[in-house]
Amino acid sequence: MAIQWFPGHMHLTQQAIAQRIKAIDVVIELLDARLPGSSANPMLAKLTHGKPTLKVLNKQDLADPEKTAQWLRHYAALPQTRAIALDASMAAPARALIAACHELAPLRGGMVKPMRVLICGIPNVGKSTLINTLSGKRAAKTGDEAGVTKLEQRIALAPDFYLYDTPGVLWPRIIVAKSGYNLAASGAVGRNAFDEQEVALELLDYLRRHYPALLQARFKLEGAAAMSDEQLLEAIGRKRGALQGGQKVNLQKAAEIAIFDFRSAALGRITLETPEEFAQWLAAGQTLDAQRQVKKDAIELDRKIRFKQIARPCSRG
Ligand SMILES: Nc1nc2c(ncn2[C@@H]2O[C@H](COP(=O)(O)OP(=O)(O)OP(=O)(O)O)[C@@H](O)[C@H]2O)c(=O)[nH]1
Ligand SMILES: [Mg+2]
Repeated sequence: MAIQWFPGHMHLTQQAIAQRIKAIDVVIELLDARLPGSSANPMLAKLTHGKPTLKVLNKQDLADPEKTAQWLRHYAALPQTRAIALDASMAAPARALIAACHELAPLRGGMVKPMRVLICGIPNVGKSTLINTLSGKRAAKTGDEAGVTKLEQRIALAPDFYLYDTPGVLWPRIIVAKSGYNLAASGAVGRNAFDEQEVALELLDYLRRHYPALLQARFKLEGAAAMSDEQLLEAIGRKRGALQGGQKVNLQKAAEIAIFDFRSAALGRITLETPEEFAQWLAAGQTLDAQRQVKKDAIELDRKIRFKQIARPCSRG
């Protein structure tokens, strides 16, 4: 089933960003380096359109360095796009971010025209942590759960440099099914909004094709690449002692283990998509969505025609 998570506070945040953006000089869009394409919010792209934007591939310490380099090359080739990779432990590159903001908005600075920077991105991607690194103190609340920040917060880095921390937002309809799964695997989706077994099977499907050696090393499995996703989940449960009622594997527990080991990088540094793969998923998702829309329009038209046919004799009588 497709994953969708758009609780009320995200709707309010969307409206708040639309208001705030008028008085913002630079937007920092935080992406998850393990899923740069899937973590780019198309709704934010619309809201922040026209503002100088810096893309930050965050949590690079968890991602596959080779794929991070691929994504940075991809962004470097796009017009008017700047991107850097970062993780929370790097204080010096965080300072480079401040320099990049000044380059993107050279006319801002000083008490009369303070620099106003909006940090936005999906839930749990590390927005508040980055703000704390930049400000050198725990100014913003953080936590390893989607939806920690609930209200916009302004933090002054200097008397003439403001940062706005925003609650993480997803978008009302995730049309790329694979993105929904990758977002859930990364921890961006509330824990009650997805089925762990379904997400773990999708995750294992990618891992067995792209990172079989890591699966083999972590779970001491032989021939992981040749197993089906279901066999793999079961084997992981068995190896880790997730059993119920005798020798039966507790698949829910096995799914939680697989997701946890991915999130914590216990499996190793992994990236779930390349620019080319994401482009293919996006194109397929858009085609499906267009077909869905055509079907929906046809049903709506049919409903209107029927309604008119029923309404006509009545209005005469
Ligand atoms: N490994 C790693 N973990 C990080 C990094 N940045 C943040 N985290 C962790 O990710 C979790 C979420 O961080 P937050 O800063 O609260 O994320 P947020 O984007 O503000 O989340 P919301 O407010 O829920 O939207 C925390 O457990 C952080 O410690 C990073 O670069 N690397
Ligand atoms: Mg936050």
